[in-house]
Amino acid sequence: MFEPIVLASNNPGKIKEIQAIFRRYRIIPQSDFGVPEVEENGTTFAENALIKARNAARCSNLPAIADDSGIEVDALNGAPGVHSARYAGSGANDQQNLEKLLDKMKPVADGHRGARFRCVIVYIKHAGDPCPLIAEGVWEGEVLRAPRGMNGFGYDPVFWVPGFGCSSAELAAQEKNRISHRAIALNKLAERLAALQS
Ligand code: ITT
Repeated sequence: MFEPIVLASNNPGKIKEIQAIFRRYRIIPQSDFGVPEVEENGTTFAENALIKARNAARCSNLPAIADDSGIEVDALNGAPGVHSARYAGSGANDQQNLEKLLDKMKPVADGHRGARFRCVIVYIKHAGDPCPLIAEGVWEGEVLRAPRGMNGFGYDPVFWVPGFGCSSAELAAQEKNRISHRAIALNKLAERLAALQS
């Protein structure tokens, strides 16, 4: 039986996706341990994921995984990137962030609207683990001109998925969980964890 792992996230959309993809593990959200929020002041996805994982492991005394993720838009030189969750200001919600992105992208012509979701997942055995496992996933697409679809969270309604002819908020949860940046990163992490445990 796999050990329990605390999941260092307070984002309900992410928690759902990670639990669905990591079904073979006992993933416990950090809210069950009353883990306080920590400042995500890193400059890379990996730094922020590690900050969150160490905080959760310290407070729960369990191994931890954390995801840091965001959308990178070519026409905006990679913004909002690591600032995706607070693009429209600290405390901004998904709707406000998405509206700011649509606004910034208004003058950008079709054919120049490339973007990608990026996810970095970190696993540590304990808070002081000097050798974290790190896995990354990237999902290429484009920024739409208006939101479409009701599924997912965050920027999903404005992320066009080439090859599927829809936004990522129009994909069924199982489909998104098969092809997304988070799915790619989690599957890589699962392989590395399995190798450690065999
Ligand atoms: P935690 O730190 O508590 O996990 P958070 O929402 O603050 O939650 P991040 O700092 O990693 O998470 O910010 C990620 C933001 O990027 C998130 O708020 C979304 O707006 C966006 N994002 C990441 N993955 C996404 C996905 O699969 N679909 C849509 N938007 C996504």
